[in-house]
Amino acid sequence: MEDTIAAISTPIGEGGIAIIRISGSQALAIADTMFVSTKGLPSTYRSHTIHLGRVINESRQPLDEVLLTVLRHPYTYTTEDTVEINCHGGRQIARTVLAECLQRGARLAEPGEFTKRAFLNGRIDLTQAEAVMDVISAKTDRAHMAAEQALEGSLSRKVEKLRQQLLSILAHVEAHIDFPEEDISPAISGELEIELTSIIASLEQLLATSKEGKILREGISVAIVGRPNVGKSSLMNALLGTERSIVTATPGTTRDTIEESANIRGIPVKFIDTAGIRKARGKAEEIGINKSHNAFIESDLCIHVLDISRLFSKTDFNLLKRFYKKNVIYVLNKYDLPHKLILPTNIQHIDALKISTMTGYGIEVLKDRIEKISLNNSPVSFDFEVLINERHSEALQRAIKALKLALSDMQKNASIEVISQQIRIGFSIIGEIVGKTTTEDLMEKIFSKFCIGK
Ligand SMILES: Nc1nc2c(ncn2[C@@H]2O[C@H](COP(=O)(O)OP(=O)(O)OP(=O)(O)O)[C@@H](O)[C@H]2O)c(=O)[nH]1
Ligand SMILES: [Mg+2]
Repeated sequence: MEDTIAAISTPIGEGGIAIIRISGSQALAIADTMFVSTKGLPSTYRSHTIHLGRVINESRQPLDEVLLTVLRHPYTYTTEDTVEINCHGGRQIARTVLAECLQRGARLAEPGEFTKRAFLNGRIDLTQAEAVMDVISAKTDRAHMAAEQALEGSLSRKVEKLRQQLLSILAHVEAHIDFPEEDISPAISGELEIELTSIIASLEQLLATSKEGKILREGISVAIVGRPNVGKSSLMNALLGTERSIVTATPGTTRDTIEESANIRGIPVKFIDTAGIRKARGKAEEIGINKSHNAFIESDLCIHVLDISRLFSKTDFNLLKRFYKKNVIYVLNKYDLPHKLILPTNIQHIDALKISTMTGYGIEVLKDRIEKISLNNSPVSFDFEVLINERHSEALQRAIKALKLALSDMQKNASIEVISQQIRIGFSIIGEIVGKTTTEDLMEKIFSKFCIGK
C-alpha cells in the first residue's frame, strides 16, 4: 500500500487562501482526526463536496476556520483518495495545518509527487505529466495554450498512433520469424517499407518542431545595437510598452546593458538595450561598449538600429560588418524626420525596416519580423502547436536512427531477426516518450523539477 502524502500546494507567502493537499489511502482517516464540523466526519462525506469547519490540534484546540474538500478515488488528480484543506493564506497557518497532517501519519510529499502518482496510477502519461510543468511555467498565452494541448493528450495521441503503427509492422515481420522457410513476399515487404518510411517522416516532422517548443518554453534573447543616439533605448521602450531605458538627446546616454522581457506574439523575448558603439570616453563607457559586444554575440537575434535622418558614414559601414550574424534585423529609425540615409549600392540589398519610435510607425511590423525569424526553420505542420522538450527530441532522434537502420536492413534483405530487432529498439524508444518504458532515473529527472505540492 502506498503511503499517504501531504504538502502545501499554493506558493509560500501571504495570500487569500492556502491549500494543503493530502493524497493516499489514509487521507480521509487523517482528515477525520483533525477536522471538526457540525456535519460529522470527513470520511462520511460524499465525494467532490466541500465543507466548512475547523482544523484542530491534538489537544482539540482550533487552529483555523477552513473549507475541506473530499475527493474520493478514482476521480482525483492522483486517482487516490484526496483531501484538500483551504485555510487562510498565511505562511504560518498553512505550515501549522501541514504539520498536523504529518503528525497524524502523512508523509511530506516530494516535489511533483502528486503528479508522479497520477502518472504511476495511469491517469496521465509522461508527456502529460511534463505538460503540467509547462502549463505552470508558461510565460505567454501561446506557450500556455500549447502546454494545455499537451496536457489534454495531443502529443500522447500523436506518439501513441505512431507506436501502434510500428507495432503492426513488427507483428508482420515477426510472424515470419516462426516460419523462416517462408520469406516475406516482395509485395508485403514493399508495403512495410512504405509504412516504415512514413512513420520515420512523421517522427522527423515531430522532431522539427523542437525548436519551436524550446522557443515557446524558454523564449529568445534579442540585443538592440547600433551607434549612439540612433534610438536604441527608445526602441526598447517602444517594444516593451514602458519607459524602461533612459532616453536623452545626448549621445552616450546608455552605458550599461539593460535587460527586460516582453511577450512578442506569444514568444517570451528578453530585450537587451546596449550602449551605443563609439570610441569610449572614459572607463565606464568602455566597459559598457564591451558589454554591447558580448550581448550581440550571446543573443539569439540582433536588431541593428540606424538613424535614417543622418548620412550614412564609414562608421555605419564598419558597424554593419562588425554586427553581422545570421539572425539580424536592420531598422532605419526616425522615419518621421527628413531622410538623409542612403545605403551604399553594395549593401542596398539588406532588407531594412523603416520605423519611428516617436510615432510608432513600423513597430508592429518589427514584432512580426521578430516572431517570424524566431520560429523560422520550424514548420508548424500540425493542427496544434507541439511543445517538444529536450527529452522528447533526444528520444525521437534515437528512434529515427534505429528505424532508418531497420529500413536499410529491409532494403538490403537482411535477416528477419536483424530487422525485427531494430524495429523493436525504435518501438521501445518511442515508448519512452509517453512513459511506456521508464526508469527510476528518468522519473527522478522529470519530477524533481516540479514544485512541492504539485
Ligand atoms: N524624431 C525622432 N526622434 C527619435 C526617434 N527615436 C529616438 N529619437 C530621439 O533620439 C534621441 C536618442 O534616443 P535614444 O533612444 O536615447 O538613443 P540611443 O540609441 O539609446 O542612444 P545611446 O544610449 O546614447 O546610445 C532622443 O532624443 C530621442 O527622443 C524617432 O523615431 N524620431
Ligand atoms: Mg540608449
